[in-house]
Amino acid sequence: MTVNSESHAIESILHESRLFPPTPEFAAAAHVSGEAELDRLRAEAEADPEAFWADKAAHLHWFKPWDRVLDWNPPFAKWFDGGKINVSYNCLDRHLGSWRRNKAAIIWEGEPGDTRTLTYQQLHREVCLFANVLKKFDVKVGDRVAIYMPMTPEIAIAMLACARIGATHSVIFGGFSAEALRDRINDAGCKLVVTADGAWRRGTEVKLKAAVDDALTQTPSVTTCIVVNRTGSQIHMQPGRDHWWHEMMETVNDDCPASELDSEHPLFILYTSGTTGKPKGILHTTGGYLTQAALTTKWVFDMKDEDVYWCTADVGWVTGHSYVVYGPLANGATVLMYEGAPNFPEPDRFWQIIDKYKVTIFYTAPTAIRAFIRWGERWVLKHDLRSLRLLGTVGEPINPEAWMWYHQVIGKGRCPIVDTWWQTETGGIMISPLPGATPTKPGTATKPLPGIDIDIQTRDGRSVGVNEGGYLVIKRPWPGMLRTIWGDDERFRKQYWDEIEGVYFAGDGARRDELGYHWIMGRVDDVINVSGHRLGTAEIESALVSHEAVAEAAVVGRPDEMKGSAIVAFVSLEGSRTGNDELKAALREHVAKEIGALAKPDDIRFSDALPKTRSGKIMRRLLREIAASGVVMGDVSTLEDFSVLEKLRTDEE
Ligand code: 7RM
Repeated sequence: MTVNSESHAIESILHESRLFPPTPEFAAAAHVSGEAELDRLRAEAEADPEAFWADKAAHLHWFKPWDRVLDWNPPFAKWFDGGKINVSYNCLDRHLGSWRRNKAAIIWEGEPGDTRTLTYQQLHREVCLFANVLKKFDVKVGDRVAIYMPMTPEIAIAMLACARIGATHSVIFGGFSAEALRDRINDAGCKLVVTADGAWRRGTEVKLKAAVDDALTQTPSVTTCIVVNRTGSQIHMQPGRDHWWHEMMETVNDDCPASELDSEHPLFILYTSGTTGKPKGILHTTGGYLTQAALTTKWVFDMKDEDVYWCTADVGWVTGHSYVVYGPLANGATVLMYEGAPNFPEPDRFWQIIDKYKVTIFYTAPTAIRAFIRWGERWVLKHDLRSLRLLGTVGEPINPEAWMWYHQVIGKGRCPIVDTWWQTETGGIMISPLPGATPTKPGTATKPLPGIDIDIQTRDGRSVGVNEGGYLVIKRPWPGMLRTIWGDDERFRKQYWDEIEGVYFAGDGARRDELGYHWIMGRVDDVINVSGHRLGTAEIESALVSHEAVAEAAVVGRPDEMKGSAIVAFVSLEGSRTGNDELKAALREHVAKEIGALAKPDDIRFSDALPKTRSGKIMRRLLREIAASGVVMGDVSTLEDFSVLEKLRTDEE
């Protein structure tokens, strides 16, 4: 995308015309069937959004109905105020009165190959027990509980137990450092920490408890730490503070009725890295959040009782909250959960799991798909993937090349792909195809879901025209929206509501094509200003990746006296290829052909790996610093693999 500086409009250049309509068989069986029905739902929601959402909320169990659907005092929203509800009740108890009692809720596989299955009945019992453990340590309604755990069933049990008694959980990625953990615990003032001795990742132990011990030397609010025995390694247990999960579970009974909580009761805080150092604690509440998580799970993933659904996200990311735990369980679905890395012991682990458990719905990130492409098709071909019927992506724009590979090699051309745009802040999916209704196009998340009012605007709040780029905004409150930044209403207002008058500012650049499909062009913080034109990163990266030698690319700006910014591309190559000047020239020409001379990288650097967050997003901020000065000064607490930075630095020399 190019953003013209004067009008603040964004022009776009990439074109994609392949269209993939749902097959008649898929459409016929889908919850939302055909474009006409979807359009009708959109029109209905448009005509009376509150009635639309009230109807959807009514699918949940309420102890007491709400007084008002929406109380909107910008930028503060209350959804279903006056209503009493419990998320854990909706995810568990509600299924116990039907045959689903004995249905698998969670099918889990650990990285070493150990497995466990919990039916709804069994999961309910574990959650009740752990909720009673929390109560035993004096955790009360509104208290905050930090969860720093591996991807084992206990992480879901801990979250649901908090939800059951009205404690607000704050899940912190198992990959975060002791310092990151400490800052997040202190910001939320957590009383109790749930952790494990360790987690398995690529065959080695991530020592969680050691990091917790470090963090807890500087967290005055924490009185108790509960530890799951996962790896069995030697750890320090501090008397009086630390207790084993399995021992505590034996000291309580399994009777724990779900608390009747206000619809606006804080369900969880989830930290996302802001552009300036201090992480933002995104606050989500109860009734509205669950309404949107449950509805989008049903519609976007076309969730059926027979499905085995696998979202590969870590629960420490919002995708894990909404689409591993709350959305699927509220639908009574069977969720597959896997602890470890996709390439352990070999790069076919995911395909082996799909084959073994006959997974039907698979939801992953573009960064993972690009890694699978690099590892090679032969790993996929070793396994039978015929159980799959639907594929999804989330986290970043998916370049059309990766989309086509996903469609052909994983989906064998049979499975619709739902490219889902949303954010930690939105709580649930906002823009996405519905698989039985929307003809898809590689690279676009297509249209907003019914009830979601999205626009693309200039800085001064003018809607842009077809294929003109601008800022993605949300014009009406939605039930899953963040309620504030924990402890900082002012930052909440400034960050999201003061940028463009009267609307929520998502921080992404986007354009709408002639079909009304939305193309996300990357974060506006990453926009590069070249000779008065503002270029988004996504299209240049997508153009680079469409060259056969390129596996992945990240594009950043470097201050340049002449042009404002020079374009620097960090490129990792397909397995057998090596970088040289000839290839650099070829890539520059390729971008010029795909987009235009304006977008030609001034500098191309080859690198085996790019710095990413644990959820797979490229950290362009770090690359910008490397491109400008060769060193990284900013916050790196969310970086997945520190050795990547070292490598990038040495490549400089
Ligand atoms: C769910 C999640 C949010 C940011 C968002 C975008 C980017 C996410 C897509 C996407 C293009 C997508 N939450 N993003 N999904 N960009 N197409 N389908 O990722 O808070 O961690 O990130 O991720 O920039 O603003 S998040």
